[in-house]
Amino acid sequence: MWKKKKDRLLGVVLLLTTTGYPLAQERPVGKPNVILIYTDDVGFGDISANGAKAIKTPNIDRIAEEGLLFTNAYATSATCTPSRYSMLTGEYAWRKTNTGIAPGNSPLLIPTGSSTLPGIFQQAGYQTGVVGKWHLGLGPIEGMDWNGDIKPGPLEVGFNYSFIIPATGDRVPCVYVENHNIVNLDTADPLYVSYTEQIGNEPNGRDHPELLKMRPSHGHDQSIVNGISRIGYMSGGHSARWIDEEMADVLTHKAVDFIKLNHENPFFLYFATHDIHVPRAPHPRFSGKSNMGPRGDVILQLDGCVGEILNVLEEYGIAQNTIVLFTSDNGPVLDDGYHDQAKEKVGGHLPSGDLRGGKYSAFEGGTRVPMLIKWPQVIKPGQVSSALISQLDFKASFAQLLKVDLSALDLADSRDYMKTLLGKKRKGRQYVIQQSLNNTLSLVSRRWKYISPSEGAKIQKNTGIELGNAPEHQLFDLKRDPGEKNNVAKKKEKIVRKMVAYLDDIVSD
Ligand code: NG6
Ligand code: CA
Repeated sequence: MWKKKKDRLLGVVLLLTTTGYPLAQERPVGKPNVILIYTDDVGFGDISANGAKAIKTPNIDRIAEEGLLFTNAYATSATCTPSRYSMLTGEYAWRKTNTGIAPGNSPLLIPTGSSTLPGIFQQAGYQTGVVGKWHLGLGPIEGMDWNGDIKPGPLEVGFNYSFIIPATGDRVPCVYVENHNIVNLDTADPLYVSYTEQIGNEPNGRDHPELLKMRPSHGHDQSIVNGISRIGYMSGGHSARWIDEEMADVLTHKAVDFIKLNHENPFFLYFATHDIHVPRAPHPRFSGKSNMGPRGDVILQLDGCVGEILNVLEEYGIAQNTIVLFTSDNGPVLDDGYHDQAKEKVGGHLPSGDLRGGKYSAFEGGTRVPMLIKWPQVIKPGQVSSALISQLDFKASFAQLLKVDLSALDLADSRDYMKTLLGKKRKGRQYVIQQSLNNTLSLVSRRWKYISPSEGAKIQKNTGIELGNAPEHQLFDLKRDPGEKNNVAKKKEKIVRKMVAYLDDIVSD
């Protein structure tokens, strides 16, 4: 008995690998590997752990079976760039200008030299890597030469290794960047990028729809790469252009390589998948497998990638002392700019679950996202927690876990909720703030959800998403009305006043 306890304390894991060779991994429990799987546009209801019936995500669900499922976890924002900015810096994106959806030629948005989530891992002696979607800008304010050294970028804000999609799958440049360089770029065919005018003489999607294998529904009609037209123009760089159908495999293999290379030392891997963002172009082995069109297929593909990551941890005998944290940058969207039958084939599937709204929205569907965590050595399996949790707190929480001196850190808005993240405490945050596409701020506290007045459209024309905008105060009782159907602001004026004051207080902090 005492031996068992000692083993647990020391974090000594002795496992037989599938090849039969024993792998000894000695590491203090306080220094687990950490893999943050950050998905794109996966809605609360898109995984079977959260009740999806028409689609099964057994590998993602396994994280909760072996650990903990959060039912009240939030991204800070209803779009990608601000959610990522807040998570990686610990500062609400709405405190900083220019942190909305970044164009593909945006300069780096995170100031170099600032305190970041990966930087905290570095301070604790970890190898840190980012693989996947970046979308936080690259290069200096004066603009970037894509043919030279691409910096500052991830390596200048806390990562030792990076293999990224510079912006999004639907924005140019459609190339991978590894550390400071474009992968496979031929110097004889330099790459140029413009977000203002057509460059080069290749046909674009607007004038030549007949060349496309996936037609845009709104926007996305500029440069054509791999038969798909994008946002923005690019010319050159032909040997470096990605093939969308291979992207999930390329990224997963890079993530797996990083794990293999670093399995003997503590590592932090930020694995930011392109799935399930548009354009949804699954690998042929997933194509047509969901009966829900490409959006369903890329959910299956994402689940397959998660399975590969979990398997390599087992294979290398490091699963016990590795934290796998899975979550999403914002809520779901069906038609996000391409005709890919997402709407037509969704059937009874509810991407936001019972929540109202989706990506871009001030309603819960915009920011309440799936969150699952496992750490077999520490977290009891099969738990569900309804504690209020925000991605904003990853920074302070991991700093606490790694025993980095919190008082010497700029924690910004991030606070330590590690005990809640590990299922040791049922209590989470007192409140979360949500930022929608048009920067409307909402506040969730206890049973109440307050949405600030806003002049924006009620429904986003192109996506059909209910944005949650209204010129008057909105207050919902999430306990009775999780679908935010009944605005009780007029009946509960006192609570509205309290919520307004509470929000003002935090904003002016
Ligand atoms: C929008 C794009 C949408 C998507 C989004 C960013 C149009 C019409 N729509 O502007 O397709 O790219 O930006 O998504 O261009 S996010 O998940 O990265 O925030
Ligand atoms: Ca997103």
